[in-house]
Amino acid sequence: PVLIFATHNPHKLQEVQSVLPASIRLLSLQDVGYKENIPEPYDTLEENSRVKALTIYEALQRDCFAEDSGLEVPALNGAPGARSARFAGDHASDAENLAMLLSRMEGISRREARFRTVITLIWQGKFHQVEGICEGTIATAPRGKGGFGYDPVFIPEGSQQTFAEMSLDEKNQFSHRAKAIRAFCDLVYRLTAE
Ligand code: ITT
Ligand code: NA
Repeated sequence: PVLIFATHNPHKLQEVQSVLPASIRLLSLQDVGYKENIPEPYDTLEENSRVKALTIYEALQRDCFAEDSGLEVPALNGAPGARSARFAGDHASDAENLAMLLSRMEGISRREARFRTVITLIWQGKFHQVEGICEGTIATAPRGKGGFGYDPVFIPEGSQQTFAEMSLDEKNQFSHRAKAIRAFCDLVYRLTAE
């Protein structure tokens, strides 16, 4: 199958490509010439993921999927969650969002957190969702240069390293996105076998 991945984030595209088998062909928004912004106006990953896929489906009428990801910190009542990309303001950079997280976590000893990815596939006009979760903790200072977003402060359960200290293959052994993509592959195989 050929699927359009509704994202403007090049890191996500690279991570998804690194997990998907060659039998599932991806087209990026760049490949299909779609340049507009994709709104994500809701408070949940489920709704934002759905509306991102729907936006591309309505524009192009082709099989497509989107993902919405967020970092959920219980000590911050689940923030930044669906606002992870805008934690420090509407056009905040990854560095500004990360600095905001560390400042909100200052003096807080309860540092557990989880990353969650929700993927919405629109296949032959029907909606399907899968998710992936990675439990971990928030470091007190950033470490490492790899990855993107909050990777320099997120330490997944089962490792001592932050995501930013890992290679992409190492991050894929733990990450929310890799787990979601594996569930997504199973879903796509099931649908194409029908
Ligand atoms: P889209 O075009 O797909 O919407 P985006 O960057 O706006 O790309 P989201 O709306 O899903 O993506 O925002 C998620 C934010 O959460 C993202 O900007 C990162 O700061 C953070 N994030 C998501 N996945 C991450 C990961 O694997 N590692 C670190 N931070 C991550
Ligand atoms: Na976004």
